[in-house]
Amino acid sequence: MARLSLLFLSLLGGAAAQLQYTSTASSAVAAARATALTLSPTSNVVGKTFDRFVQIFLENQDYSAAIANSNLAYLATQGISLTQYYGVTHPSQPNYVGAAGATRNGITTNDFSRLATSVKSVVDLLEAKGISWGVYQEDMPYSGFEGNYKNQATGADDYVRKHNPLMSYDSVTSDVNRLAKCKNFTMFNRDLANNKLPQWMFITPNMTNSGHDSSLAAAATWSNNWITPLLANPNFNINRTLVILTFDEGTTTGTNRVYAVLLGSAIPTAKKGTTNSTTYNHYSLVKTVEVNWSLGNLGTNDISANAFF
Ligand SMILES: *[C@@H]1O[C@H](CO)[C@@H](O)[C@H](O)[C@H]1NC(C)=O
Ligand SMILES: *[C@@H]1O[C@H](CO)[C@@H](O)[C@H](O)[C@H]1NC(C)=O
Ligand SMILES: *[C@@H]1O[C@H](CO)[C@@H](O)[C@H](O)[C@H]1NC(C)=O
Ligand SMILES: *[C@H]1O[C@@H](CO)[C@H](O)[C@@H](O)[C@@H]1NC(C)=O
Ligand SMILES: CC(=O)N[C@H]1CO[C@H](CO)[C@@H](O)[C@@H]1O
Repeated sequence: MARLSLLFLSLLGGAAAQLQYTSTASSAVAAARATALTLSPTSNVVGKTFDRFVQIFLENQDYSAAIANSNLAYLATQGISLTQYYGVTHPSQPNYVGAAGATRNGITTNDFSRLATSVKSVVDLLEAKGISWGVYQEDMPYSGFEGNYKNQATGADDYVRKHNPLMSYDSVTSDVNRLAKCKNFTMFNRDLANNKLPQWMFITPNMTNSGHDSSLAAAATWSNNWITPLLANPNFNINRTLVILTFDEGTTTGTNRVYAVLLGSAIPTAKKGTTNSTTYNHYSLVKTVEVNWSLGNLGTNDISANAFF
């Protein structure tokens, strides 16, 4: 009996942990901001082709429109342009979930979704090899927040859970040490300044800067203004850093072919400004890190996906 109620209590505790940080009431946000765990572990596991991997996702543009934009065309000259890169589905959320698990895991909508604790993601593979990781989401109110957050002054959608690749995984949200690595841009700037950025990063700008609620021009301007100084910053673009800037999906009328450019110090000078027409998609993100660090696989679409190198 005692054992049964203990079990019941620990199950309840698990379920609560997975939703503990969803309230958007200002008092709850202030309390969690003051107490939520934030972690910035680092590591230096040497990979085959790169030692740091940074993924940056923008929102909802076809390849043809994006490559015609002067800021995105400029960034393409600074790296390798992947001219046959595809989103995996519509709408947004399963593209992000797929970037972390190499499968949509049955998610077909932007609705609040939860995947069973047994569902693995790339984080399980990275941790098994001691490779540090972190997710940086602009305007998330504090590390580990699990809900959606509006701009407190204007009421506009700002940070959204559907654009966070890991929040749907209970294997992340049930673990406070993992939640503590899902951070905002305040923490990105702090980790950058302290030279505490991890080896694997996933970065989502807010609903304005991603282009979701603004325009391609706004997202492209943000991208160039944000990424170009980072490429000149030794705390970011350390030896053999690989950055991919891409879009979660194209417009629903297109083929889901999206802009994707590889940047950073991992790109040999001779390859800058070149194109590569191998077929890739978001499952290639997981495959590429698996190949680079000999991580094994998740047994999902990572098996058949092409790696970037
Ligand atoms: C970002 O997260 C940190 C850590 O939880 C928190 O202290 C800070 O207030 C947050 N920044 C913003 C702008 O919400
Ligand atoms: C997104 O961030 C920018 C600053 O980078 C800010 O100007 C803008 O208001 C933010 N968007 C929302 C919806 O709060
Ligand atoms: C940078 O990477 C190259 C191999 O790509 C290696 O030879 C060199 O030692 C590295 N330098 C540092 C400072 O890690
Ligand atoms: C893209 O092209 C294929 C086929 O030639 C190569 O095998 C890859 O190494 C190459 N990848 C990059 C990033 O250029
Ligand atoms: C070829 C190569 O550099 N392989 C390395 C990839 O990453 C693992 C860590 O998981 C190293 O042990 C390998 O040496």
